[in-house]
Amino acid sequence: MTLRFDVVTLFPPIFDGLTQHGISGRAHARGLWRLHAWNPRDYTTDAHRTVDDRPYGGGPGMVMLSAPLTLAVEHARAARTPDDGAPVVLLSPTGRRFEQGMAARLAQGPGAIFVCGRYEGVDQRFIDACVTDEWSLGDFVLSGGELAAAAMMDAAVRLLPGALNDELSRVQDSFDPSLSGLLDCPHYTRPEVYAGKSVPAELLSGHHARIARWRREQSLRLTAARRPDLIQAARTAGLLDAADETFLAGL
Ligand code: 4GY
Repeated sequence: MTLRFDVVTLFPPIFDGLTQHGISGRAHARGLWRLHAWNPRDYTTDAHRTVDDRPYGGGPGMVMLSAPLTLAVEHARAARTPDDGAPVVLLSPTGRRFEQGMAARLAQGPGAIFVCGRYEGVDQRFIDACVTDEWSLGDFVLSGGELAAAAMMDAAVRLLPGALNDELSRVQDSFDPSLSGLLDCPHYTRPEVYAGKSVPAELLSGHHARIARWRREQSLRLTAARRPDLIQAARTAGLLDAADETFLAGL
């Protein structure tokens, strides 16, 4: 089953980067996923193809009209496998914070219909009638939902079997930083000395266990310093062993 994304957007070309470049572009060329854009402007009926209007109650900016958004979602829904259960997801800072587990579930399911708002927002009656989920990329305000939707699709698509060239980098779960619950360790490549700084000796040692322990400790050190909340979460999830706890106690 091919993962399918439908995106309701006033600016379909924003998604060309995702389908044409990098890991997501190659996965798209391999037929692992599909993206269809639906422009609400194509579902207007007036001569000016109006997609927005002034907010009731006053205030700055414009609000996206319900009708063109509803028609765009209905056309997207009709183009999909009937009753495939795909959520209709509005991208908004008021939504549920997107995280890796949601990307993994997205990659394993039928996909989604993403609705990208612009201007000050979208009419609440469209949200109440058509939207099943609201997701947020983070606590900041974008000028539209497109870049949030693109980031979420990228996070899902790179998890599809066959999307990464080096599948071995994902084979051993314990070495996948996204599954360890910790921040990734630092990485180094050639030359061995750059700007007077050498690659850490552990990585040059050739001792597999020593390299793995160094990387683990770097991840623990960085996570404890920058994201202590993730240390506690990893502990609760049973992802830290006795050696990890001993190392953390010595920091
Ligand atoms: N942050 N996470 C975000 C956003 C902007 C609706 C028009 C975010 O997901 N989306 O900032 N979206 C939209 C919000 C009105 C601007």
